[in-house]
Amino acid sequence: MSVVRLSRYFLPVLREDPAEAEIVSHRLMLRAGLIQQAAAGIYNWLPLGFRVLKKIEQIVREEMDRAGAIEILMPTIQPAQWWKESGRYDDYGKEMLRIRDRHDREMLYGPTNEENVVDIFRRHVKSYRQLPLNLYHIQWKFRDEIRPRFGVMRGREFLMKDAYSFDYDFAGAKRSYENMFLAYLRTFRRMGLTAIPMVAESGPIGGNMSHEFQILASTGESVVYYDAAFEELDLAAEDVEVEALTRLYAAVEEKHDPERCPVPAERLRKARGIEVGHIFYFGTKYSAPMGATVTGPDGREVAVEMGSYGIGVSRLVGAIIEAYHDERGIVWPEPVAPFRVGLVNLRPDDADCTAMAEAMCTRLDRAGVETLYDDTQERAGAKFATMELIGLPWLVVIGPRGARSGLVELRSRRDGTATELGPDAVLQRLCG
Ligand code: 5CA
Repeated sequence: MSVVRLSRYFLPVLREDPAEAEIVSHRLMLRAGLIQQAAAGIYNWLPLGFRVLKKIEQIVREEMDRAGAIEILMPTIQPAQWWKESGRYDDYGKEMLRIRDRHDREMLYGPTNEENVVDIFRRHVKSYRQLPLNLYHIQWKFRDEIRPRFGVMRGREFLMKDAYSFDYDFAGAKRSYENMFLAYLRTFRRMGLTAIPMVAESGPIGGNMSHEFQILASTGESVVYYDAAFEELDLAAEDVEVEALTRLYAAVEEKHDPERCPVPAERLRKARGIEVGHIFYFGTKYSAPMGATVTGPDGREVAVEMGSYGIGVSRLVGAIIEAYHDERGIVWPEPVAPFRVGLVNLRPDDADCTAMAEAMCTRLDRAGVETLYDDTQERAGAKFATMELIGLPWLVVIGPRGARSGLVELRSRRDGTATELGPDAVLQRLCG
């Protein structure tokens, strides 16, 4: 079923601004009934928010699959043993949630899965012929952040896509890294976002080659400088020169040096950004201590070369709202919108209006257009306020005058333009 009736739905919108929300996406996510806090940095995903989360997850999945990565699902709870082998158990500190089971065995709620995936690999892969390999999953993580804040943007429990590449040598690892680099640009582009990859520190993941992907939003946390070329990339081509892309200039403010910047002033852009992805090459940092080796063509055993590639799936819900909202609410880009159309029946007590709305529902449903049908008895003003708050890309408005002349109003949330059209023309606009 593509059509959902608001009278039978669960959409707990708030009329007042929640006091705890410091930034616009957090405020709008609470007000539009996308999430509800369970504990500090831990959230319930309510129906509308869950739909968006699944849309984002699916785009990430499709682009990972297209890049040749293979989906698996690793657990949220891991044995501490793996982390002792890699040497990270003590280093990770208080951010790691440590648990003991009933047999007093040390476990932990995974903040990331390098050790876990190395354990899968080392038990099965023995030869360079089985490489390259890239395994990914989309799974909840837990990091006991000191100051969880900004809603889902810095949570303690959050959904991440993490991919792990395995190669025989550095040349292969570099190809795998570049392959993910391009997949990331494509993934964010599909969500309507411009992502700028910056050379980054690798932090607790370790390693010596790393990029952080920041999407542009005027409310972003960090200031970034970048080459305007990023805005014009042709990512659809089969033969994108990824290596050249990894060398395009981009830097966070702290690292930007106007004296030594290679980009001419007219091509240099300054904006604010939010980190939504982070990729790392770290060679044999985990494979060597954990004994993940393969036999090469010369018969010698070598530790496998690795990289890891994260995307903040739940953070993206907030980040997209930071990039797309106005004073009335969220303005979803179509590919991630919870519904494409909001169908507003202004007078459910008017037989003509309701007959026309029901006919419209049937047609939208048959055409597979995801629609939220407001069939409630609310006042027109309240209906519009809710629709604008939840930010569906299209509104189809049915009122008594139009119902008699066979016309509805089609409104775009993004630019506010409204046109009177017959139902055929509406379907054509939405599906044609
Ligand atoms: N193992 C590597 C890559 S798989 C890793 O964990 N990288 S990370 O630490 O940079 O996290 C990857 C992405 O997860 C980040 O770019 C960010 O978008 C998201 N993320 C990290 N911490 C949080 C958090 N506390 N809340 C929400 N999203 C987060």
